[in-house]
Amino acid sequence: MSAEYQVNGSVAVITLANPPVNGLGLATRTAAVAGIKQALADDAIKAIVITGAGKAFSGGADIKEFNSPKALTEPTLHTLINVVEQSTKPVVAAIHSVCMGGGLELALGCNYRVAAPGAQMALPEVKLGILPGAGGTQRLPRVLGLEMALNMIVSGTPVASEKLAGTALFDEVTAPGADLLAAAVAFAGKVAGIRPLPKVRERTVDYPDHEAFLQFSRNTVKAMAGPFPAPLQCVEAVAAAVTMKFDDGLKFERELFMQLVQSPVSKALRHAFFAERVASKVPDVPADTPVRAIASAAIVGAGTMGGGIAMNFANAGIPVKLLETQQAALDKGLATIRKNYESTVKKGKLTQEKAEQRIALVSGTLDYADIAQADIVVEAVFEEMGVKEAVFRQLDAVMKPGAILASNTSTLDLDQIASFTKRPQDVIGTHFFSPANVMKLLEIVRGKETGKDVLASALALSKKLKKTGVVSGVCDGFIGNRMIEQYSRQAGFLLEEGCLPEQVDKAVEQFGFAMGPFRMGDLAGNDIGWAIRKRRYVQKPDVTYSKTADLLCELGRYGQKTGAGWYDYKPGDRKAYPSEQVNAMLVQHSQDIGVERRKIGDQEIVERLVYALVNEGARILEEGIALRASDIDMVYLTGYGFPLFRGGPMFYADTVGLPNVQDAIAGYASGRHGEAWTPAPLLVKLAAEGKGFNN
Ligand code: 3H9
Repeated sequence: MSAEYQVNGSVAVITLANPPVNGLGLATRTAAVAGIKQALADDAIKAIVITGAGKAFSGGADIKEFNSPKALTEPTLHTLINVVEQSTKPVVAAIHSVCMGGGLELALGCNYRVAAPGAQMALPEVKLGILPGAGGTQRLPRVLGLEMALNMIVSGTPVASEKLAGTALFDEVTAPGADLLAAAVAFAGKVAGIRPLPKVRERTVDYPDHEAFLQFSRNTVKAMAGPFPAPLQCVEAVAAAVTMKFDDGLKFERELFMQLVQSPVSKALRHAFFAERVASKVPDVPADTPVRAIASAAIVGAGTMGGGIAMNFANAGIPVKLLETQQAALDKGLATIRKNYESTVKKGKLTQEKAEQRIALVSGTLDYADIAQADIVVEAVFEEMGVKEAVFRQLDAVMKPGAILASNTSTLDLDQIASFTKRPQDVIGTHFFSPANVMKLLEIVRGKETGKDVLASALALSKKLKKTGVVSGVCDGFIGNRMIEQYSRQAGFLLEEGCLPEQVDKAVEQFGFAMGPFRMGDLAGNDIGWAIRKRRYVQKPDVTYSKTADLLCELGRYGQKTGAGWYDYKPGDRKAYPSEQVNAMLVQHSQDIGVERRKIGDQEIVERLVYALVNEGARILEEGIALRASDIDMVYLTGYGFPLFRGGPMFYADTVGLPNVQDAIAGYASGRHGEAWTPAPLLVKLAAEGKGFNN
């Protein structure tokens, strides 16, 4: 039973009860319809209240049911809303908190709506690549007016109920702290005898010169939507609320919904929605694992990374101390933090007062003794094992018992780092991505001795810092950088074989990446990869790399910071201009190594880069470094600019079909540097079984 039926005098109360957010799945719909019928059949009942148990009225349709027979099994959401709307006794929605998507559509099917202040009202379907498909696009404009409804539907952004008080959406918004259910029951009693019953469908949307407004909206939304089809379809559906009769509009909305729900973009967005939530679940770390309180933090190293990490803590209201070895470096780090906050204020994204509060939470020190009492310390020093060893031995000596010792290493062996301490259970990797105060990803590296409570604490911390925490096992480069290495190798080989940087970047950016590998290299600094490769040449002499990136660095072209990288840059301008020097160097290099340059198509470029990610991702999955394919997708969506509308590399491979991916890989394996293309056994196995990584 996922809705409860109770009688309160002459009012029946139907409580949606499908934790955690009362998603309107088949069982809930069935129970709700049964409740309405029971109330209608009982002569003693004069009115009906629908409410939700726990933390939501309803979070909407059950997204897990989409594209499954359950979504279309009667009673569908349409049927439920119809039954409510056709009720001969008044139905009142009692909205105490989250009321979203199908939940709001159900409320709009009721005759009356009573809400508590602070209830989050939204039609967020657009974020899942669909549109409200149970009447939302037709009914919301009828109560909020064209403009406000269109904004809510196209943006999907929640609006607090009290901000909508006074509109026809609500008949009553209760006072703060009032008993909402009691108020709704009292309201139902009051309106029990009123006929005819008010229905949203019978209202009209009046907007002078609506065509001009709709055309303006189409143009604006089209320009902003990029590869996402849903926003524009939302406008079309809302337009139907003005231009068509209610039932025709409903039918039109339904057609658009059915198209969108089957679209690859919507599937990718829904995948990302669940991927983000499941990433915080670790099978052997139960949800009730106690976490360590983190009320204070320290960062070792006040460089770009350390400063960015410190800002994360300050933004979350956690006081943080930056530790440096030299006063000058500390001053510089603190000044950069202040400058960053000030520029956010200038952009109007933060008030001066809030910025000052945050700046006040950051302090500096040169003395390890000053950070000893921090609940967590994050090391963000130079990426070199000797340097890490010195820091961790110090931390082990000074930090209070129970402090979490975290490393921001992006490639080094966390277990070795932990071995420098007598408390390896307290050591964990927290790999932030640059710029650390902006990027959403937090790669949480679990060492072989990391305590379960420490892992649970890091996952909880990621939420507090508004990051997407993804757990990785220990290996060279963890999930993200281990995969990107294969991508970068292919990018280098492409340059040797005939591509120029701008061609590779353009192809990958057209695929949807925020930035191609060479523009990215110039932004991050090509010297970083150079240092890593130098280490690899010694540690893994068998792995082949293109020399082009080394040659670039030998020319001193480290990227934007030196005014020249794969591209030329002009002072004060981040635009990348193709470089004659680099292009000539590439042509010469091909000649030197005896490779005849050829014309390479965009499809090959994209396949070689993306399938290199997929193939390495498959190994990472097979080795258990990532817990699930969707975790790898999350890493790439939130940390590496992989196009959201493609759902991440592993999901994308699933949509292409693993046998197709395998065939393409086999083709490249017979080409130049075919040694880089040994297919991952898991890819071969799943392809043979007709399965995907994500199912
Ligand atoms: C729709 O309604 C279509 C209709 O127009 C037409 C149909 C014909 N379904 O986010 P949280 C799960 S489309 C299934 O961590 P919070 C979620 O996976 C729907 N499951 O909590 C997670 O599961 P788990 C339109 C759902 O408190 C758990 O609930 N609605 C759904 O931070 C907790 O989630 C939306 O797009 C769902 N609809 O935030 C709303 N919603 O515990 C999407 C949540 O196993 N949901 N779950 O990991 C949200 O925005 C947030 O979840 C919400 C709660 C604000 C509700």
